[in-house]
Amino acid sequence: MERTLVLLKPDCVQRRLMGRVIARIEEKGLNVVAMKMLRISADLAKRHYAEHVAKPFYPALESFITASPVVAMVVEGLEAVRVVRDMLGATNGRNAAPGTIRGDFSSSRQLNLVHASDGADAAAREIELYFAPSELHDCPLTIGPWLTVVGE
Ligand code: FUP
Repeated sequence: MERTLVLLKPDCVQRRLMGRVIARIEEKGLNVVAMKMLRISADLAKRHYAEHVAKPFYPALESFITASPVVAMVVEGLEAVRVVRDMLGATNGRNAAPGTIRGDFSSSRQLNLVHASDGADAAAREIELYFAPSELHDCPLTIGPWLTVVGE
């Protein structure tokens, strides 16, 4: 089992698409094991996007991500990091394939609705930025053992 950080960005909340995105994650067979709504501070934005802070587009990105509340979630499942990234599609909504979340709902590079960790190390770092260990819940499903049989 793997865990990944998912953020429903300000545009997702403002456009009232939270439920549809969460439904897609659940329908795929992934578990939400932590969830909260929060307003990202400038400091948290800089820590979250540490690799982008020096880039020309960063000021606009910080201003967008801190402008209004987001929903942070920890999503769990087999190969959850890659599976959720595949569900999001390319960064720029105009390049994201139809059928992906960004491909279906976004026509923008910055307003691309959802963030998800891009690797195992990023997931561990980002989960720690948003959640205390006590806020992560074990929600084992009764079908769990059938999903982890050899070959899954
Ligand atoms: P992603 O991993 O798909 O979320 O995308 P990146 O880590 O490359 O970029 C982080 C965020 O910065 C993206 F959600 C969109 C934004 N961005 C811009 O606004 N302009 C750019 O030129 C590149 C990225």
